[in-house]
Amino acid sequence: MYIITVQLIHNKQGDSHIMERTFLMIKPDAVQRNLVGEIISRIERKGLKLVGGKFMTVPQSLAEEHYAEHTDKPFYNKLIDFITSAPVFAMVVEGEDAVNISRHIIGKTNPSEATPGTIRGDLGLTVGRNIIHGSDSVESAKKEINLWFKAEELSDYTGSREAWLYE
Ligand code: IDP
Ligand code: MG
Repeated sequence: MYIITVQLIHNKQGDSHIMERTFLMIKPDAVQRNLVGEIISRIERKGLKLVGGKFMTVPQSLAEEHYAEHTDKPFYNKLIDFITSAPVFAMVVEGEDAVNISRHIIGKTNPSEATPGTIRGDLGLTVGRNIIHGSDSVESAKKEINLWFKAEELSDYTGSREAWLYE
């Protein structure tokens, strides 16, 4: 079964908004530096809702499929070695404009260019150890969620504070 990652939501006033899901992965460097709680806390505080999460060591084949677009890059082999070297925490989060918002709170790819206040800007130093992955478009989110998670590993639920997050 293919997981649906974008949904049109209607509220009681008849307004509608688009609810998205995106894929985030706390990388091995952040797990080793005991930053998992800090990072999840930033994501939750923003208002994004956790709908799935798992702590895992990434198999070679999954790493290769996930980073397939980078096969020809000079850093590709080191990237695959790094991602498979120690456990990661993979997540799916949900919210209005979740793909864009999570890329914003993550910050630029190179922590040396990432704005302070972003996850990479506050917690990382170098591009090869940049703390977290986040899907870069709704299309990639759909692909990555389906690659990393089975439908039964994700939860559909209404957060008790949603009326205070959305009009
Ligand atoms: P993103 O993670 O911000 O989407 P991408 O360009 O998709 O960035 O690159 C994927 C990952 O590859 C980065 O998060 C980083 O870990 C690694 N990477 C990207 N560019 C470089 C580089 O120039 N040197 C080393 N690693 C890189
Ligand atoms: Mg990317």
